[in-house]
Amino acid sequence: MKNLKRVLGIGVIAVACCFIIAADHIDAPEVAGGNSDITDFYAFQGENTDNLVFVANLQGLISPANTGAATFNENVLVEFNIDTNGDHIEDLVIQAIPRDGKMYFFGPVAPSQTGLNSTIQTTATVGGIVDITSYGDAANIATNSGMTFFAGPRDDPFFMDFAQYSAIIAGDATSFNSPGSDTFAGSNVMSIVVEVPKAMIGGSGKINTWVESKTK
Ligand SMILES: [Ca+2]
Ligand SMILES: [Ca+2]
Repeated sequence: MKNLKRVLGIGVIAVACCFIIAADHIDAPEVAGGNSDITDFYAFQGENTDNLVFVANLQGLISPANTGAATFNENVLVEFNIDTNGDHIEDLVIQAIPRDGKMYFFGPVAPSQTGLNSTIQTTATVGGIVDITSYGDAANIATNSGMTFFAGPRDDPFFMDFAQYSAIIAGDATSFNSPGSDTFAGSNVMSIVVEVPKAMIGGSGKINTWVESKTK
């Protein structure tokens, strides 16, 4: 596990056209395995090309046996940050925090503070609420103001052949196999998804985006 922590702790970032992936399944000791531990962040254009989709996955490597008991932590805020003017400081945030079986979303809205601390923008005029989907149930989807929301367990979409990677690093292999063996196959994550009209985050041009989990 130590190697996996070191290797994936670096994070993997791939950018191809309008699609961004950042992966980090095993985090620093303070948060590893906890319910604020982010595994992946995805941002991509929606099937409706007027929209962007943001996905934050948390709590990696949940076994099927443990998924039913997995929950979002009511003291953990997940914040999608969006920089619209290229200075790498968030101009807009979309915040998600659970309460009593529902995920509450605030924004996109200008944050009242940037950086390491956040204030929940409970007075934001846009956002939404969705019932958190239980493991095995059909997905609850909520919509509001052109936005779409989901929160709940999902099959981890990230693919990594860690055994073959280790073999390559050890000099016992020279390349990955096709197909490889997905180290994360069969494991689940807790997923937060929001689809937003581009018009609500600047409309056109380039954005920088990242996600944070923050404990109260
Ligand atoms: Ca900015
Ligand atoms: Ca922030």
